[in-house]
Amino acid sequence: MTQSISLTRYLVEQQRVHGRIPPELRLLIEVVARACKRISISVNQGALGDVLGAAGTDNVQGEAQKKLDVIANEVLIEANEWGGHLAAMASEEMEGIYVVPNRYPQGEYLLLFDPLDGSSNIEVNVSIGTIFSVLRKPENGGAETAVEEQDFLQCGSRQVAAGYCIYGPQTTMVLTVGDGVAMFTLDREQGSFVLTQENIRIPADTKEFAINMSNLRHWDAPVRRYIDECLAGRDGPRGKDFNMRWVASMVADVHRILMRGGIFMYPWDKREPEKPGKLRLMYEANPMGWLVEQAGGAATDGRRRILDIQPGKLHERVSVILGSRNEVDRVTSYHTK
Ligand code: P6P
Repeated sequence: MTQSISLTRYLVEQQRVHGRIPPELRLLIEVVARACKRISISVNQGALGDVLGAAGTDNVQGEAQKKLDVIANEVLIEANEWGGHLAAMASEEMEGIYVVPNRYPQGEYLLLFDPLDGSSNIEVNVSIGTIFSVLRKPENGGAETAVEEQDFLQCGSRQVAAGYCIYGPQTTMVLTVGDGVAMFTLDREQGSFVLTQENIRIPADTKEFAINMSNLRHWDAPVRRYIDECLAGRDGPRGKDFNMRWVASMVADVHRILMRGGIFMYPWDKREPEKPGKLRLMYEANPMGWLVEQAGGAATDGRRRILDIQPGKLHERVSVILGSRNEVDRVTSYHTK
């Protein structure tokens, strides 16, 4: 029987053998994984626990928070604030950054997360997940300078770790530290994440697209052209039939693409023309974009590589097209013609 490799052992080898991650970053990832295990317990309680329904509050995006949004956010804050590996955190559920309190040691990393993505699926028992991204605190001013929101506004190409935990039929963590993409499945008997796949690769071609088709009349011409060609199937210019999936949970749609290929699109549309898109750059598009690139795929906003976009504000939104490289390149070419 092949010896199972735990997340801890995988990270120790990334640290010791490959010299890729310092001890503090290894500790950070392990703490996030432990927090995700705790979130998974609450998610799996469902109607048996006091975790369903609305929290009665709105988040900074003006969206009604679910109880599990608040619980997941609190679990991640409480798990990460005391360890000495972090300077501050930012969350989809909080307007400003959360600076580690003075009673705890300050670290050199910044952690960003969407604590529970896809929470509209909670009540209908469809997969949801936690998305996280790790940056280094800029050196400006030395270690003693207080961290500010501006310190978070770094391009996605400066991430040092990114991943998600999907709470589905299995609880699975997918992670990159810049050396490809690895997947860990939660062994509930041991209570630990076990390596179940590494060097995940996204096929360059696909026959599966993911988009919310109800927005069709609001899309810009290049997106409309691409989807029309997919719908035309083998009788159209693509010469092959396509299938469609839309879970309305980015974590679930991206996980499917990492497992079998596909293209995910949440493009700009004219419902809110002043906004570049619905999804958030810092804690959704950047971590997912890096994971997809590390697996051989591509991620753009239709014109620019997602990871090259310089954020202007913490909760900046962006148009997202990611997945099988040849399909993303095709959509991008339609935008730039
Ligand atoms: P729509 C979930 O609310 C989310 O942020 C992503 O996880 C998901 O891909 C998208 O929004 C779904 O949006 O408009 O289809 O409900």
